[in-house]
Amino acid sequence: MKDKAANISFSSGISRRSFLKSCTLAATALGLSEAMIPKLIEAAESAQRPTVIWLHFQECTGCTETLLRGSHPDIGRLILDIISLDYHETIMVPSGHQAEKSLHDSVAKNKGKFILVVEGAIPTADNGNYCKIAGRTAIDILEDIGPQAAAIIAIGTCASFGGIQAAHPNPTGAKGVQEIISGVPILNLPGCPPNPVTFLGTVLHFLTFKRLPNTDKLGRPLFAYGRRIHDHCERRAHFDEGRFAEEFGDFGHKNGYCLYKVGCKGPETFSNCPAARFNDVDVWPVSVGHGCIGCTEPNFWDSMTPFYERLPQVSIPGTGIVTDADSAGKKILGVAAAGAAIHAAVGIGKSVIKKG
Ligand code: FSX
Ligand code: SF4
Ligand code: F3S
Repeated sequence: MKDKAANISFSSGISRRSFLKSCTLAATALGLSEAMIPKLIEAAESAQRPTVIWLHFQECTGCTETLLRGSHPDIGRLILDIISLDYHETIMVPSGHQAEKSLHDSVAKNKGKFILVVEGAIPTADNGNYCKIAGRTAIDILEDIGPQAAAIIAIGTCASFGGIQAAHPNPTGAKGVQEIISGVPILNLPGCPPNPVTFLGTVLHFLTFKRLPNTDKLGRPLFAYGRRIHDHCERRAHFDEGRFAEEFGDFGHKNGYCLYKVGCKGPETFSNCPAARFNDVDVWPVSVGHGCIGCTEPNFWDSMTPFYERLPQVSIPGTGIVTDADSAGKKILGVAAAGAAIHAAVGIGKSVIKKG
């Protein structure tokens, strides 16, 4: 297929089987029932491919790399098949004036209708001089193009919250998109980098339901960021029982114990990593023995560091209890026991009501 505006060429080469697999993966990530999968597939197959303009500012291009990586081509190909990507500096053919023309032609032609994807933070210090493309500052470009979009997807923690560029002392005055643009729906897909399934799920949600997914107060879609890592981590039973790796390479670490004491920030981090997993080999940081560093949270380079030291306190989800690591397991067991007792009582009550 060939995009007219920017001559971005790609042939999907994606088999029907892979197409269905990727759609099912996205449907699962979106938390949709099986009955919704045909609707999602129908939307993915529809001829209405939304125009997407993708801007890069201060970043490492990891968000794009993880989306299009060679080891998992189907998701990237599917995304490129279901959108009309008019401008993307990493993969487009044109350069220089020709690239600029592609950008401005597409914005003019699709005003108010295109999706703007922003990758990277926007430096605002010193008149934005720390990031320039075609002689214009990032902030100038964003303030020009952002308000003309139907919606903006900030991909990655940099575009969402400033990311590593905004780490103290933030010399370039780096900011996320939502701190600069208002009046246009903005969706944040943080993660450094984010899981490609989350982006695919967002696009398919948009195509299927004609709107962006519901979000939390930080603008993150609930389907991907609605739960704490800690609440669906496979090492959680070890946390609850008080079994921790005390240092990397020790008995606990080798035996898959909880990584809280070696710095895991899962209790403070909202993301679908344990369920979505990465790299097509069914892994995520904690599953391979490294604690979560909280990469989907604002200011994580400041608030989650030192990465290899435990949080001084841990809040127990749903209880309002904030405690220290050593007594967290016991308190959770206490809460669980109380919960089980209540559950049992309700169960007995129900059966009594039924029988009566
Ligand atoms: Fe930021 Fe994207 Fe971190 Fe990189 O490009 S979210 S630095 S891994 O990947 O913007
Ligand atoms: Fe999993 Fe980390 Fe929570 Fe331990 S602290 S259960 S490793 S998320
Ligand atoms: Fe990031 Fe933690 Fe997931 S570090 S990739 S949010 S496990």
